[in-house]
Amino acid sequence: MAELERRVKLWRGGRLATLAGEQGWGLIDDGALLVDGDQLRWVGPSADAPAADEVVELHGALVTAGFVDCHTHLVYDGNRANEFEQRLLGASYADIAKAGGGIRSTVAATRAASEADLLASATRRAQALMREGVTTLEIKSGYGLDAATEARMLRVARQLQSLGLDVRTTYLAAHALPPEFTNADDYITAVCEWLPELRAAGLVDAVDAFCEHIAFSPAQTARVFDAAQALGLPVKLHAEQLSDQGGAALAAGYRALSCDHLEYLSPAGIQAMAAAGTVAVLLPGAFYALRETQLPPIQQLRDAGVPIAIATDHNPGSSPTLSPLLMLNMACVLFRLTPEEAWRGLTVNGARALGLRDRGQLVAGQRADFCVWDAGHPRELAACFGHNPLTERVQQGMQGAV
Ligand code: DI6
Ligand code: FE
Repeated sequence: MAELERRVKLWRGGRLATLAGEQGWGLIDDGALLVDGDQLRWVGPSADAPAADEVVELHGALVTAGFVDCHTHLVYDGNRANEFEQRLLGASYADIAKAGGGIRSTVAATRAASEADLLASATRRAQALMREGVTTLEIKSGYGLDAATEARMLRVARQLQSLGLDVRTTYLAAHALPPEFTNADDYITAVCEWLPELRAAGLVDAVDAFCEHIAFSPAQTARVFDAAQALGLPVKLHAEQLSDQGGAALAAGYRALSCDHLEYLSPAGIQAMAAAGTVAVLLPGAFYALRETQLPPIQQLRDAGVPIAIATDHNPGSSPTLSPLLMLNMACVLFRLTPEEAWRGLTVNGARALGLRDRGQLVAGQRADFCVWDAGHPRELAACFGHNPLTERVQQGMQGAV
């Protein structure tokens, strides 16, 4: 029965931006994709396409890999528009955090929310990302900061998988010091103690921390990474967002999948990331919303051969955006990435930042995660902002409503 249902589908007559190889758009004009189950079995010119059970005509539409949003804080309750007003009046993100707002205010709201409420609001946000072409989504915990609420956040994140999107979960209990702790070292001890059970419950794919003067020190971060390593979990780090703490070099020493933010990254940090193969995840939404003026060292990252990913960093404080398309544009305008670099950042390098090699390019053998756009070239999507020309979104071979 299963055999009968497994139909091979050919999408033909599209303009494919495959991003095959390390460089270039990999354009195939009048190209076709053969989808077998959840995989791309064949990609090439329509004229050479193999036979299929079903054929979809693309009429020249643009086809790209689906977006991989590799850094979000999507599960939470409450909102922080009041802090937006405070920042406009001159308060800094760090000032607000030190005064007990910021992450801590979202922690209070999230602890008070039921699992059903968290699922309902996170579902709406995930659907907004999907409507702009996201097919793989990373979601961090870190607004619970106690064992029960961290677990609740991660369970909710996992449940979003049923929407038709691949969800990867990251444990970020080392995000801020919760009010019931006065000593950060004691809290880190608890963070390390909660992890094995969450991992055993299948709720954790990676471990992250916020290494910053308003959060945790490199030594405390190292304790969290040791706990992750002991369980065989890969690590990532919010590093050098507001100041240079040497976090990137520390994380690279643990062969981190990624270091994220990086506005204050040092040359030593860049070299360590390059040597470890760690991806630099740049977050233009947070840079923009905090009116940051210090740019990440983009040319130096390029020169060192560090792969660059781009993500929304969706969260209620520093990056309340649900638009990967806007991030493509901002990566170009604010960070001067080329449109191709921005596209690679939200697809193949986003996947790499999650340790995934099976998606992000339109290449035979990869997952059949792709988008069809009413556009002629992917650079058009980076040049526009506030415009969404998505017409089809396919995840694991299945067309979903968008
Ligand atoms: N840096 C960020 O940009 C997010 N977390 C972090 O460590 C912001 C989280 C928040 O402000 O709620
Ligand atoms: Fe973040």
